[in-house]
Amino acid sequence: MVRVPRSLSSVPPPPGPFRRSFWRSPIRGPWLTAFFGSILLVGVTLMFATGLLSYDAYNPGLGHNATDRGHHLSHVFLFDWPTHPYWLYRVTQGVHVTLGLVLIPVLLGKLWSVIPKLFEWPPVRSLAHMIERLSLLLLVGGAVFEFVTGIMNIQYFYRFPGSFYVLHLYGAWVFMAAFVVHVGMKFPKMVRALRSRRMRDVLRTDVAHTEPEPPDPDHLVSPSPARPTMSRRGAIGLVGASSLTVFVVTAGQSIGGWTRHLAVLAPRDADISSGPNGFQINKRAAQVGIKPEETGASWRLTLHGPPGSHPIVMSRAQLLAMPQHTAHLPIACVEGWSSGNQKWTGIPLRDLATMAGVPDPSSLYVQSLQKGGEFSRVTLRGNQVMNLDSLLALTVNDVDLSMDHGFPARIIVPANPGVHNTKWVSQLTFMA
Ligand SMILES: Nc1nc2c(c(=O)[nH]1)N[C@H]1C(S)=C(S)[C@@H](COP(=O)(O)O)O[C@H]1N2
Ligand SMILES: [Mo]
Repeated sequence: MVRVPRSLSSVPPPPGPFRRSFWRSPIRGPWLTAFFGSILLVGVTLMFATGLLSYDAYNPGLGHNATDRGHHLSHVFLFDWPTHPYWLYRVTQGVHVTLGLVLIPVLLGKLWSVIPKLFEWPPVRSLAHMIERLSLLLLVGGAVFEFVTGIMNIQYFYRFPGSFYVLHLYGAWVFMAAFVVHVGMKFPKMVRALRSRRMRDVLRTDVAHTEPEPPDPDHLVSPSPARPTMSRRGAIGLVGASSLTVFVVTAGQSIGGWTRHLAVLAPRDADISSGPNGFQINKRAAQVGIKPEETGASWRLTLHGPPGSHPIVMSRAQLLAMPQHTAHLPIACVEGWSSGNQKWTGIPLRDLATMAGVPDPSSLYVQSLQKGGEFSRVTLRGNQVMNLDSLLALTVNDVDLSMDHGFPARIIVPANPGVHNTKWVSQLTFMA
């Protein structure tokens, strides 16, 4: 093992946080760290799983999708995202986003519990120690990066160079690699620490009776503990209450019903007054440059079939004269919100595929009247086209779609991420 010369490691730490005696909380120690760590172990694993599912639901690899630039890693985990059950994406993405928000206080608690390690002295003791510290940098940096990019995205305040999908996915792989190494190294310690005290005793101990843990080899326990100002029970309660508060003010956006009114921290633009069309709007027509004259009587839908075949051009009246199908489906956005089930009526995409001369398409390329922007086009997979409930919707809740919900026609597909339910559709190209 490479050793830092003795002379260097015997340099006394500078005053301040590099001195172990600077950190005096008597509740800091292996038990509290293990307690928060065990919650993160479960929570982060679930977030990684639901995040990968979300990525898969975007049909990466099919052309023109927002994620198709993230190629290299996108093929690590690929199966055809199903259309059953229709609420699948609503649940996986609701869990992903809500859990991410609820875990913030736990993450902060965990980081607080290990903060003296950030100021270890000497900064590097040996090669092994250096590698361990670098892996911790990836772990903490990765976690902070994933939480920050995720939160900025759902708050419509994403300011990073590069696509959110790609950065958040790559960041997740880096973070998870560091996470697996970290858990691998710390798991036995975590179990031992959790066993060192009974939860029942922790919950019964008030501030006056709060004692520091015995000194530990990792130096989490303060060498000069101050008088306790908070019990472990209090710290857990504080974090728990914060997480619960975050849950109450956000989860309603995905759960729906009366809980939607509680989701004050997750407001979404909606015209409640507009009756049947009164549910969340992601982007308004005016915002993306859709002009009323484009959606009026002159609007046409163009269906493209096999190469060389003549495109079929249809007016909205002609579409309305075709056999209509109704499906009750939610819009479930990657940002975690869901509109809840709405009653959509229109023409099954598979009927349009048959009309276009591609009765069993492998994919469908959808284009919007909207010019440019990642959301103006999408490629859906064959299994999504073939579900009877996959529609080119003309009405919602028995009235015409409003301009903001995609009039004259929009895509709605069961279990599809919201962003792939393209609004203001103008062209459909079915690929054999
Ligand atoms: N053409 C187009 N379609 C679009 C979008 C868009 O910006 N442009 N936004 C998408 C996103 S991100 C979502 S979540 C849903 C939201 O549909 P809604 O606004 O009707 O609720 O529409 C999708 N379809
Ligand atoms: Mo969305």
